[in-house]
Amino acid sequence: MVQAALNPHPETVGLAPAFRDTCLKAYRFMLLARILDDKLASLYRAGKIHGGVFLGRGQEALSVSIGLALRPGDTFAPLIRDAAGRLAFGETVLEAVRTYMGSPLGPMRARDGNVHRGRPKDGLLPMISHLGAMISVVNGTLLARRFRGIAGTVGVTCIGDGATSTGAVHEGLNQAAVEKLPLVLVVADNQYAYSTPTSRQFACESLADRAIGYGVASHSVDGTNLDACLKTVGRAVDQARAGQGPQLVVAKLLRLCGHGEHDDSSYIDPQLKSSPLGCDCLKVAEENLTKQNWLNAETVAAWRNEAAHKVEQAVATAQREAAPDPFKENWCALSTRHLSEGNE
Ligand SMILES: Cc1ncc(C[n+]2csc(CCOP(=O)(O)OP(=O)(O)O)c2C)c(N)n1
Ligand SMILES: [Mg+2]
Repeated sequence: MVQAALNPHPETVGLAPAFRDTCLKAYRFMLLARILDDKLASLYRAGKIHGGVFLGRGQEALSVSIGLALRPGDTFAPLIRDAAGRLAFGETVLEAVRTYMGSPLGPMRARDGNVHRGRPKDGLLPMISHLGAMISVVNGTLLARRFRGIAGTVGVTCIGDGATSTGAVHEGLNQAAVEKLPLVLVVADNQYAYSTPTSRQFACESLADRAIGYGVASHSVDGTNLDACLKTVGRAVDQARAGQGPQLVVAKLLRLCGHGEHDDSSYIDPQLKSSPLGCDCLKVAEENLTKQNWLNAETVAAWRNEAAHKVEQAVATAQREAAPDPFKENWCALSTRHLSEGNE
């Protein structure tokens, strides 16, 4: 693991200052996402969170690259491992914590928990399911924009290796290809779908090979390497924005946690954990950035403290907020136009 971290990706050599700033910004969001995830796991174990807790440990580099590639006016439909991407796209720590802790002041007004949260009026779609259901929803937003004459925006959603076996993914990607929609579909091939390994999931060499069958462009990337993720996802988003149709990004990495916090992940092959795929992207990023003198231990410590403080503050705030009153509530989360689009 350390070995891979000491050998920076060739693309990290000789980067321009603007890219350095992007890398540091990305690292900071990754750190915040990791600290938020760790806190949610600890609250879950303490019985303070009802329902599931799902973490993105090991997937922050890929996820943050999506959030940073997007602009206001774009659509992002994150999945359960996208805390980093959500933060980079503008979701606050307090919104995440309020949703997990059931505060009526959260974006879903305590009607929906954990990962099923969003702000559609700002392009952040609340997740329906982890298994490809969001592709057709993103397609819908892109088609709606086309009908309204709005150009230059893109929509991104994510899926896992397991989701690629579903009909929803086939239908969604095929529709996007036929309609030439500016969709970027990011596949986090993290080697398992719950406990099912990829050898029981697909028989092609790489999921990127499927792109040709759909008539879409494809990009492969090492999901443990931040600068590679930033560049690859950034390129895919740029191409979709430039009118080159749907883009498929396939990142290889390893899920460094259970499916959810209820799962001890004891089935994960130890050989995979010690392989390059098992590198922790946060550590790799920290080591690479430090090696290039873009980051030092004091800054890491300061950013870590700041992130921990932000997360603790959000938890303290949400814990003080009253639970919803079942006698006064109308139980709509986002099912009215007013709530979902912010229109009167
Ligand atoms: C239709 C449907 N079947 C089953 C599930 C339960 N389920 C949720 S996530 C998941 C596995 C997803 O694996 P993968 O796509 O590889 O994503 P990862 O969890 O690895 O990020 C399953 C079986 C579901 N949400 N919806
Ligand atoms: Mg998976």
